[in-house]
Amino acid sequence: AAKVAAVPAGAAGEFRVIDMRGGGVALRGRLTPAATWAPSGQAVQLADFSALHAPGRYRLQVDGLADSLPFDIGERVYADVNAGAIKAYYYNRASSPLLPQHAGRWARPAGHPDDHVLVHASAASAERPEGAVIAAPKGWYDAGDYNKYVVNSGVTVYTLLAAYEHYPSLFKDGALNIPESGNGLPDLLDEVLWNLEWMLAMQDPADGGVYHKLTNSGFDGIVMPADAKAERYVVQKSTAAALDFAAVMAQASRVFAAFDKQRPGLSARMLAASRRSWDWARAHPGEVYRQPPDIHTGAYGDNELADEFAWAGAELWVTTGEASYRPDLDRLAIGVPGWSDVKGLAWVTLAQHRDKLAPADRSRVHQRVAGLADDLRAGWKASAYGVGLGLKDYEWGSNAVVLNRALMLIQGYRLQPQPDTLAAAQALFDHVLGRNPLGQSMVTGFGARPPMHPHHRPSEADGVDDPVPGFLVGGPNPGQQDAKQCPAYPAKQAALSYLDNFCSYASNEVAINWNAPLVYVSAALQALTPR
Ligand code: G3I
Ligand code: 9MR
Ligand code: CA
Repeated sequence: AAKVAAVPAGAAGEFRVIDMRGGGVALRGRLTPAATWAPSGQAVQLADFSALHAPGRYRLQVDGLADSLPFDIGERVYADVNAGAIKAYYYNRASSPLLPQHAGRWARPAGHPDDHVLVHASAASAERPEGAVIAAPKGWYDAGDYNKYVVNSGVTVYTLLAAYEHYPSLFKDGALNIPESGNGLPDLLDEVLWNLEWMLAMQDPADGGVYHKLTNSGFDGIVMPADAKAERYVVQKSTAAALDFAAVMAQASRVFAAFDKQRPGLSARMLAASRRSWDWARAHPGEVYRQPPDIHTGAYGDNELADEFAWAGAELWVTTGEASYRPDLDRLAIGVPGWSDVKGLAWVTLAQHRDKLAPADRSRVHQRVAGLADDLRAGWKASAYGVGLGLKDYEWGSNAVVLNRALMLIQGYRLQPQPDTLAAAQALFDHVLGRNPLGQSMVTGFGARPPMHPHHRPSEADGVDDPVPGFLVGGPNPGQQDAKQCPAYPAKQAALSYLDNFCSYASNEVAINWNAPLVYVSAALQALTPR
């Protein structure tokens, strides 16, 4: 793989990579000329030591600077962070105790049974009036809070199932030490099913519409899940929720079709649920989520729904082959995905299943996916830091923007395997694991200097020093929306706007949608890096 370090400008012209076992110099090279990187405002030089292949543990040395933290070169250096990033979902399960044999120090009693959930006024119907009681257990807590949001589950479940669809041989039954390990289904799929089962319960059987979220009226205090006892509600059926639901149920129906023996009828049930929510969305195309005045939790509001229609249509089209679902590909743009902008996901699916497409559609897919990868690669080539990121990429959850850019580069590489495309993706992955101006890992429990105080209620309330491992924190965010609750940020520059402090929900929260591209990219680099 490409191997690069960033060094503050002003350093001597030469770098050395030191083998920590023998202490000898494994490789020498020249630093690139200094250049300023806009997101941090700092001048840097790069050390490229890609030529070094021998497995081992190393440090980088530059005269006049302290040695770098140690790092490994090896064949499977990302296996642990990949497994850890999946296991993080297990740690965030609602309605389940975490037993010591699976969760170790982070064992805890069950929270949020969600078997007595009230229908909120905004979601009332003839069959289910305000105050009616429904059950919608399981699912994952969204983030550092304990609520469950269908829209954010959409991009999350999609990305995790895409990792399985694209690299199935990496995901085995028994790999993660979760309660379902050994049941004949790959553990990744068991984990995703925990959330899919909750999502299925968020569909109103009467009309096929899907509630936007299952939530308290306000955020919980800093308590363990079992101690959070506020009333829970399902709130407003929204078009975005219905379409995200339709998309992932169509995708899941494809994936689980191969496991009909282990889960009889599940695949067919998912496809039927998908079709119904699609029909509901077609009949209710403009039900934008509007936060009711008595509800104060995350909104995940989005008033641009063309991308959700295209994505759900693409998934249903690929799964069923029925042309009525086909989105208008000529008019569909591509972009880096996020919870509110999912058109990129349609292209990821079409690229994966391009053998099912007509030649004209196939070349459209090629053009869009390769076109985006070309742009992202050009940004990487031009970057002083050797990572293709600009000032505007630093928003709430910037670490996930970084990894979703890598995910899209990887789609380009899979269609057209140019080494530079993979190197550009690798650089983005490096960025969240530590090659960043903060000099720290952005994943709890992984790397020499990981986040210790994420905005994650269980990690804060459990009395265990180390946070729950495997979570990507949101990352630098110059919006600093939590500044009032927090000590001063270290700097105003975008890439330095980060606080490893529980107070910082705008830079140091965890979230299921942010972890998903960590899972995908760590798997893809493992699978695609030539050896
Ligand atoms: O997209 C705009 C961009 O165009 C504009 O230039 C920029 C300037 O501020 O703002 C961008 O929007 C930001 C958006 O995130 C980007 O995704 C908003 O300011 C920012 O407020 C918004 O933050 C969202 C945050 O909730 C607050 O609503 C995050 O996306 C979203 O991930 C986060 O999600 C929360 C849930 O509500 C509750 N659970 C935890 C979860 C993670 O923090
Ligand atoms: O803790 C909340 C976090 O999980 C949410 O993502 C975030 C999104 O708005 O909000 C946090 O709650 C804060 C609230 O918004 C403002 N007052 C302080 C709360 C955290 O202490
Ligand atoms: Ca949208």
